[in-house]
Amino acid sequence: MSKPDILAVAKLHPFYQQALETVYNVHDRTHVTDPAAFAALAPRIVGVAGTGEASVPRSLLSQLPNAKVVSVFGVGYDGVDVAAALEHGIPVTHTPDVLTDDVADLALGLVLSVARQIPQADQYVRAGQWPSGPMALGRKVSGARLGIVGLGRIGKAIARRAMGFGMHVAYTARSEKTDSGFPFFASAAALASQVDFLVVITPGGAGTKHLINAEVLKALGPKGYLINVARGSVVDETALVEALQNSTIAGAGLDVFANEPQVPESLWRMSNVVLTPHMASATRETRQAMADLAFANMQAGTTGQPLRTPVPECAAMQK
Ligand code: NAP
Ligand code: 8YV
Repeated sequence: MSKPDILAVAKLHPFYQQALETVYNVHDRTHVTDPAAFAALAPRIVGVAGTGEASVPRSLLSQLPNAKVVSVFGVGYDGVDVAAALEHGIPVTHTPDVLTDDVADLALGLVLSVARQIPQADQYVRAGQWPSGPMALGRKVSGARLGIVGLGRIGKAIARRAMGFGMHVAYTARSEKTDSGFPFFASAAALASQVDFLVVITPGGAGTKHLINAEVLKALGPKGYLINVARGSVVDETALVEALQNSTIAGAGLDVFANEPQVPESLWRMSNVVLTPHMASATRETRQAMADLAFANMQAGTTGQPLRTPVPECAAMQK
């Protein structure tokens, strides 16, 4: 019997791709590479496999009359038109929790890297500059004030780690979390004005676009550092580059960018910036766990079993 057909809408991680290939015919972005062939294939597609950044627009969903699930390898699903998926009766799943620790670890890694200049120090030693004298002093992390924009699964894990460094944690979110015990600020600007490090960890999409703008960066101030492990869209990148160029803020640690994998060249040249290539969940252990969960969701969706981790908007679809 031939394998069921599914569509990959992005280049998939090998762990996910290989798991899918054991059960499905995986059509790799055929909707983009060969639209004519896709028109004939589309009615046979029973599932869509994507990544956290992948685009699943209404126009694609409307071509898939027999799709039973969109399984995203990632917790963020801002590229999926969930309203359209709901209208077409296609549930969307993602991979929450299994990557929380890794993303929180990298957020703290970026705090330490940018404040203590760890990548710059490594370059300093390798370039033979140490014998010429010491590096410029860094900024103390222990005991500093850390603001978290988005106190969800990952935001809370960042807070737990920051507490281990004796940091004073505060946050903003859409609603106050009275059980967290941390001070709540109603806006990102109000929070930024009270902290040394501002860590952004909200979802992407229209609801958070440019939440971190020139006003927030001004409030963070010339001694403040911005860390973004959320989505590039959450930060106004033009305003950020200007703020760094004009010393409106002290520095930045960035894992995500507006137009990935393109990163503004002006950022490459800045010594007070640490850049990583959207790698916050990129450990073997976590990518395996994400692949296992995304695969389980794909199998459940395509065989009519209960989904493991539907996105909140689709949770009611299987009740
Ligand atoms: P989550 O548990 O849903 O938490 C999201 C938090 O963001 C919630 O506290 C939410 O507030 C807050 N939020 C949403 N919209 C907001 C707004 N307009 N203003 C202020 N706060 C807002 O999600 P999670 O598991 O922690 O993941 C968060 C995001 O991290 C993902 O969606 C993804 O974009 C990003 N991420 C990035 C990487 C990477 O590789 N860099 C890896 C994984 C995840 P409420 O609780 O009040 O609703
Ligand atoms: C992944 C992510 O890098 O989970 C997310 O939202 O952004 C990351 O874990 C991505 O989904 C894989 O491409």
